[in-house]
Amino acid sequence: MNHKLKILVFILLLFTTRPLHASPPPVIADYNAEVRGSDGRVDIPVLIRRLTELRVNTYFFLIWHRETDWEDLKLFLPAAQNAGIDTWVYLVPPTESPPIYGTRYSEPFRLDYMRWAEEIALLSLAHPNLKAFVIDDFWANRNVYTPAYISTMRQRARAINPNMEFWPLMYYPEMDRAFVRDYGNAIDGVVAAYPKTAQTVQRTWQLLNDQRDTPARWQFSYPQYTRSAIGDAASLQRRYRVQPNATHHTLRLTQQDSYEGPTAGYHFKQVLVDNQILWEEDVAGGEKAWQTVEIPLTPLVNQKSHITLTIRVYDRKRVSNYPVIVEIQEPIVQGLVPEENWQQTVKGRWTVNFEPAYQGTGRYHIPLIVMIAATRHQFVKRNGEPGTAERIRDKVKMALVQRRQGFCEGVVTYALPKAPDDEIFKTIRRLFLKASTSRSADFDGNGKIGFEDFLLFANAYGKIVGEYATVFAPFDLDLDGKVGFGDFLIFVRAFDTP
Ligand SMILES: [Ca+2]
Ligand SMILES: [Ca+2]
Ligand SMILES: [Ca+2]
Repeated sequence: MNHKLKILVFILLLFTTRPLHASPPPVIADYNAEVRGSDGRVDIPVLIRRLTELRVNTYFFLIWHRETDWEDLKLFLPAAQNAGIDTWVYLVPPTESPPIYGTRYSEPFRLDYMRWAEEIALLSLAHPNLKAFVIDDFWANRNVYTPAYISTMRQRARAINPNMEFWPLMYYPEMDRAFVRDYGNAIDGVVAAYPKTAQTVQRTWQLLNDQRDTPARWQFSYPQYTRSAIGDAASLQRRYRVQPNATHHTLRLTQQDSYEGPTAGYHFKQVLVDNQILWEEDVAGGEKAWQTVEIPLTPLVNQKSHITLTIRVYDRKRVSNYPVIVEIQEPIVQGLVPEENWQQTVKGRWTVNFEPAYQGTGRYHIPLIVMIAATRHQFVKRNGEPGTAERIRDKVKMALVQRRQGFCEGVVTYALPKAPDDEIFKTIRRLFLKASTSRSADFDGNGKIGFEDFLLFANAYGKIVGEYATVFAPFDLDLDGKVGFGDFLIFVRAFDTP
């Protein structure tokens, strides 16, 4: 035991043994990439074998690729039950159905989600491992899935099976105060794709657990499926008197936008002084998180007694379906004295509204399952980096560690390849196997996290575990290949939270 650890032992001795609390086990799931036979039907024995090899406890069964999927689900459920695998039904929304997209529906009930809710609930009465249903790309279909519609849909399911759950598939930048306010009571949790970093998961946990403070801000919004013209804009404008003897003339701007994708050259965030662009940034790329830039206003303000400052989002090119929300906090200026209030103007279909500050007080809890892209193609598309087995593994590992730290309720891999010799399958299988050996800080398995677990942990401290499920692997709670301080922090957290 090293010195640091000895000190921490004394801290730990202050704790008493805690029984493990009866929270449900984490959802460790895979989704999609179903195995099919030469007849086009789902090859249920092989699919079950692969899921068992992966050690996932849940499979999200997509009803879309074939008209027979609903029938195959009925055959899959008892086999999954025998293998100890829970099943969530996964449906596609109008934006992935005719006439908007392609030629296939979720068959046989298509866009009748009320009927789906009832049929899924009915099926679950015979198959208790059918626990929930998910609808893909939920937010892009919110014109159909209004809060009232979703509430009714879930009530229809619950009238048949009170335990049936509904979880929308959301993308991280789509989740904000408005989503939580409007849908928080109509859903059982959120499946959220695809986090950039651990901070993405943690920020989302704060939002979904009412632990996030949101500052007052303006929202510049452009709607989906709406054409714009070049020059359309939403602006804030204010006239200032220049203080000639000020040491600095600067503008500090804190802003974020909801678009993280790669499509560049359309919507631009800009700061102008007297119609001259001083700063601009494409909404493309980046992550939805507050960014602060400090913009020097000299030499533009030199020799001037007054200036007009404009903060805007401006369309350089026409868009047809490019929704975005740009949020801007009250800018901080130095060396300028305002002579009026901010003036809002919009051109085209932009809107501007002011949202007051909100302080989180822990009033609600919306569970979160983190979806990680586990195909090469989707990984590149979603992360902008090569979709190697190692990078996919690192992302899944990140999500598993966030789960252990209490920032989400589960992890689901998107369309993991199921061929047993596929490099991604082999790598993720190894990770899930190792993760399954270090599931909990109750190392001696007596149902409590106590001092005896700490002694076992201390004995393993400093050991190299490697990538496999070796004898010391159970103590590698953060899955980084060795037993170290990061594991200790997770252990203390488990110890500390009943
Ligand atoms: Ca962006
Ligand atoms: Ca124990
Ligand atoms: Ca470790």
